[in-house]
Amino acid sequence: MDVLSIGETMIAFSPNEVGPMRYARDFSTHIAGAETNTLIGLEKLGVRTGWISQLGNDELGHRILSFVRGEGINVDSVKLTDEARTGIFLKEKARYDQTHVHYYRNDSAASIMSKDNIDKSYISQFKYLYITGITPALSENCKEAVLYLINVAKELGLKVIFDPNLRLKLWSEEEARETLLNIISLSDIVLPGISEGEFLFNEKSEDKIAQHIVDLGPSTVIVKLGEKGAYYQTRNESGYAKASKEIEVVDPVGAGDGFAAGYIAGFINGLSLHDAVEQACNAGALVTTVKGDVEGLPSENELEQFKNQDKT
Ligand code: CKP
Ligand code: MG
Repeated sequence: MDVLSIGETMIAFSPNEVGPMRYARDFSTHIAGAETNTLIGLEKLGVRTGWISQLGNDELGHRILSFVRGEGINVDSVKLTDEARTGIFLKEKARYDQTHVHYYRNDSAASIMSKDNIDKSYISQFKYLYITGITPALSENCKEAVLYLINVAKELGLKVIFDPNLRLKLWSEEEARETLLNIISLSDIVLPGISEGEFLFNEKSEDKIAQHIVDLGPSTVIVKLGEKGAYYQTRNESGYAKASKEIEVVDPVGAGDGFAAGYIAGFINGLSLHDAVEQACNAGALVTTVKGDVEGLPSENELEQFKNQDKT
């Protein structure tokens, strides 16, 4: 198998109407969590993946487990527990195209994971470890588990890919900055958004942010610039890439995870850095054209069509 990740996946409840959620009557439910969003995106692009997690042994936990398994992800390291419930979140669509996320995930089944959830022989089956900054923010024991997993993975020769995914609703600025910088220094490839780079290094420009990250050790940095595309930098190369076409955003949540899937799949399949970053921008853009965090993740054919549309 290629890519392993660890994280929390929840049921997202989205009101069917725009406006303050106190008036919402009807909700749709979706499955969402940054790490499985990316793993599902990778599976759609032919990359084999596995997920370490913990779900409540409850109706929502069973729904998530079947869904993730159904998308092709290996779930041998996913536990169901009676000790805690599956986390949920509400995705409120406010006026003026604003999306607000409200978490109900304190003490959830995933947030009580620990080093005991990590099995060395399982990790040794993979080549890459994909981490986001959400998992260490869930609890002190999750932070320990993530750092332990990264160290074991590195010992076993896996490359570490990191998306800082800053979530200040989950931890303090100080703790976030310290932990994210530490994980960056242990990673090979880092995929920050421009505002995350600004938060971490107090710099506004993408090239300075990328240089700070390269100075901490990683060999490749890709800074996401939203609709402007992305800036990439390695020790010998730098440049910009953007989506092949402008799109109309229906639901912005999950774009970064689609971006990660597009890039990692491109990198594993031997695309040049520029082409892998362009594929990342296209995958991220396509995610936002559909309601839900995973429903818009593209297949290889969909990526191909999207890329070539602007040339005709
Ligand atoms: O940075 P993104 O919009 O790509 O991340 C979205 C995901 O895991 C979403 O699915 C949600 O469940 C979360 O990030 C989160 O915990 O905030
Ligand atoms: Mg993100």
